[in-house]
Amino acid sequence: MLYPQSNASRTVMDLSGVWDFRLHPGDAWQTIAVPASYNDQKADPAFRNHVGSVWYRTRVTVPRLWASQRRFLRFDAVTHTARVFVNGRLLCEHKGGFLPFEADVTNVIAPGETAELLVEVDNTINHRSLPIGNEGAIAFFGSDNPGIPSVEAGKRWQAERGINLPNFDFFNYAGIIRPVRLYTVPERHITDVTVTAQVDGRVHCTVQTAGDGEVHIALKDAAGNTVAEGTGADCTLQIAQPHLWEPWPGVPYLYTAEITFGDDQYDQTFGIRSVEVKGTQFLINGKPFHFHGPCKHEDSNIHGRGLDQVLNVADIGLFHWLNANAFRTSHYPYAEEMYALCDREGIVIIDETPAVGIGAGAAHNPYAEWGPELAPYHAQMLTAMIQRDKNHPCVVMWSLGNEPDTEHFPQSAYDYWMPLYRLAHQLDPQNRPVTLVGCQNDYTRDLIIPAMDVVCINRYYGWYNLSGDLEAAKYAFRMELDWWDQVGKPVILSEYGADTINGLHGAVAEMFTEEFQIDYYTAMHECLDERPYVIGELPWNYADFGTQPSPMRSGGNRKGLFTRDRKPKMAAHYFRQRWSSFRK
Ligand code: GCB
Repeated sequence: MLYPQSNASRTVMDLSGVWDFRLHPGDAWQTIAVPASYNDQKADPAFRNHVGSVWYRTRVTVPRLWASQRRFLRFDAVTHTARVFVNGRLLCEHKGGFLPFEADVTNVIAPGETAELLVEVDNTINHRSLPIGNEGAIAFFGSDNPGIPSVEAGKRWQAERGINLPNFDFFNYAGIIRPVRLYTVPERHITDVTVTAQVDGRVHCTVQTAGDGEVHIALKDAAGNTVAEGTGADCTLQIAQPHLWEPWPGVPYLYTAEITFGDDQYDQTFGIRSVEVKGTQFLINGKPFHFHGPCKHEDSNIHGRGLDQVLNVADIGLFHWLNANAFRTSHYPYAEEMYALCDREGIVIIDETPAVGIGAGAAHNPYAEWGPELAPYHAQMLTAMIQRDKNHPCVVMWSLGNEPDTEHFPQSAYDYWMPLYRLAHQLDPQNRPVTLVGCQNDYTRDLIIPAMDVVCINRYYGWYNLSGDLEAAKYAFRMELDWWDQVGKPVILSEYGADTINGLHGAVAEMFTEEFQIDYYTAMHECLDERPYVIGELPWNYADFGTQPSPMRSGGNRKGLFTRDRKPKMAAHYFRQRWSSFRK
């Protein structure tokens, strides 16, 4: 789905602003800002902890000037399920909180008309949604013992109260979290663009259209000069002496394919770069690439998971400050603006589906139980993500999901994930490498993680395992790394970290102190640095972030290198120093 564009042929009306909002059908309307999560916009536990539907309302006028154009209403992300009504009539429905959807409203709202837009947003998560939720669960982390003699009775009681706990470690922020826009296109228009570019300067463009006509493509360099031109909806053009898109600190050079079709025009940015896994190396433009940068969340004070461009620019600025070059969109596809920013800033992205919490720690076989319903939906989310992000040069790998249980029923896990792996390869016009992020488990039993193009492992030796004993942590971690060495694939440590309370210190480093966070990372790096097949380190996490309350969490997850308001902890300075020597 194309990102909306304002140009000589198209117009965009951004519906961001203060909308009407209510938690229950009979309530009085209140104010709420869009886009943002609703949870923290009022100091009210009813907002923070709401489970189920809420209602958003605004009014929208279609300008008469738009009479000759087709008009679409696009939602970039509504967490997690949306039903959109125009003047009381259902327009469209969508399930999947981190990917866009749109509907043609040309014949629904007339030019000059003011219509009421009502959006019912449901944040319910369960074993059929992504991410996964535990409806009626008793406790998040820690004990599943509510102190009620019958655990089953406790669960029933929680279910009746509408308790819905995430099976993942981030707050279930909800609402209209990304922009809502009305946009126009000419009657005959461009519906999709796919660009693939080779480092020798060959650029292949495929353009899909609504209506017949001739497609013209002009490739422009960064200065706006035309460097190649051609005609046809499926054509290959040649750029002489191409500038490559290089990850930071190289130049992330961008070209634009200016596509015209009748009265329509669409400008598709692209970069020329290659991505390839060869032996135990990950090559970008034929050169070994080392991934280093903390995993992120879309998370901030008040906004929750709402798009905040100031924050995004500041965050990527801090990535440069850290000498970082990459991150993983843990644990869902991020706002499209972030990818556009990373294209420009040269920050490499591992793009992850919202498949988090599938059977993590489950003692039963989750795939057999949930697979039949979940797998097609998962495939749909993967498809929508690749379709949305396929043209971004910053995206160099797809992640099918985070930390499923791949240990207890390894064959069943293989059967669930392998078709998704194949699908990703089949769908991606650039055929990027595909991975699945594995959790700390008995890796010797795992069948699916070793089958990925790159082995991504989240490990917490010294924190959740062998807690506080860094010598033991190194022993166990080295033992595991030796095992992966035999597999012969590139390995990325895709999460590792220690909760750290900023300002808590100790001359003797103990868990939770800023000193321990550095000692922990130093110990892990001793193990990584001696192994050339380890091609990446993605500390957990860039910044402290909001979670469900739990005895394991103090004001959220505190593993950030930065505080939630982006102040560096000592470890941020440590990484800045370490990664400065990785600059090439
Ligand atoms: C993990 C998860 C991540 C958690 C992290 C932690 O393995 O992938 O979502 O936040 O551990 O801090 O426990």
